[in-house]
Amino acid sequence: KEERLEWFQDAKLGIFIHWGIYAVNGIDESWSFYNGYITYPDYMEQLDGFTAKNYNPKDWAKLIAESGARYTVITTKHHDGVALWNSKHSDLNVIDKTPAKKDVITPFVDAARKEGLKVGLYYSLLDWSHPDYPNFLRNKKRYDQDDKRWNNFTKFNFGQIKELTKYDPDLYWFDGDWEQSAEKWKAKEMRELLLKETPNTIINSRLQGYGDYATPEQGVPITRPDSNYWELCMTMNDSWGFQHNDKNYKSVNQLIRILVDCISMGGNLLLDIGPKADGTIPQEQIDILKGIGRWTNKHKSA
Ligand code: JFZ
Repeated sequence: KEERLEWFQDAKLGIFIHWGIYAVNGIDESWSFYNGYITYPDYMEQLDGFTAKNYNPKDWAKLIAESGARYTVITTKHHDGVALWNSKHSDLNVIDKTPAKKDVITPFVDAARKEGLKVGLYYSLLDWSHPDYPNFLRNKKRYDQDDKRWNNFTKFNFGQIKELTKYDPDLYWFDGDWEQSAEKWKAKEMRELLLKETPNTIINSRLQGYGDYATPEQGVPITRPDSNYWELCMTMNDSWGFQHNDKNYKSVNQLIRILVDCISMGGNLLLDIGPKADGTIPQEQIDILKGIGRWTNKHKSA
């Protein structure tokens, strides 16, 4: 049993945050251009609409704490490659490229910690905007053989991940590992780097076998997973990021049942919210977080 994993085993509820330029049009995060629903240039035009002008990270942190969650995970970069912190490795970030003009990660990390929350950072290993990333817009053949370009990308990826270590995250939540092998990501080296820089951290499962815990797929597992540490991530409606047309919210009671199912089998629920481009959280999502909080806070000592 590892000490650094102890808080996680008892965390029960975490709140996931998918925030990015995709909230401007309210479309699928990154997948909308990958799947051809919108052109890449049109997708990137959303940069101009990412204002964050009503962004209040203290309110976010307070609301998350009020839900009874013990940790939170925020997207620092989705598959679209747009960094939400002040990355020096690419100017495709919200400071240089959007009217928000500010690092939105640092104040959130600070506010969440003040609320006593553990903080996780979501980072997409794959980057569909990077010119040296293979498979861009499914153009696999063109890049796959090119070691030089892959080495460039690897350097870039390690550079950005190294930057994230400055936050001393309690958790790294990687995504997008399915597009390359462990060898190509240098997953082992990545894990070693992270545990060297931030020894108390936890790494999620999406690092081609080099993570610390399991992620059951497609809903609540029917029986207790083999792993002592696991987490189900789930949306409140049918979208990760903000989508104004998606009103298909689960009820508070449904979500509490899912939460209890996870807890009863020794796992955690990472429940997702998708703030709007101005930084406000949709009212339905606020209501759900408060609704869950009314229940969890009755059971705080449990
Ligand atoms: C990935 C992303 O592509 C998606 O946009 C979102 O960020 C989500 C949290 O993660 O999508 C996945 C990847 C794997 C599974 C589900 C959604 N899975 O293994 O069940």
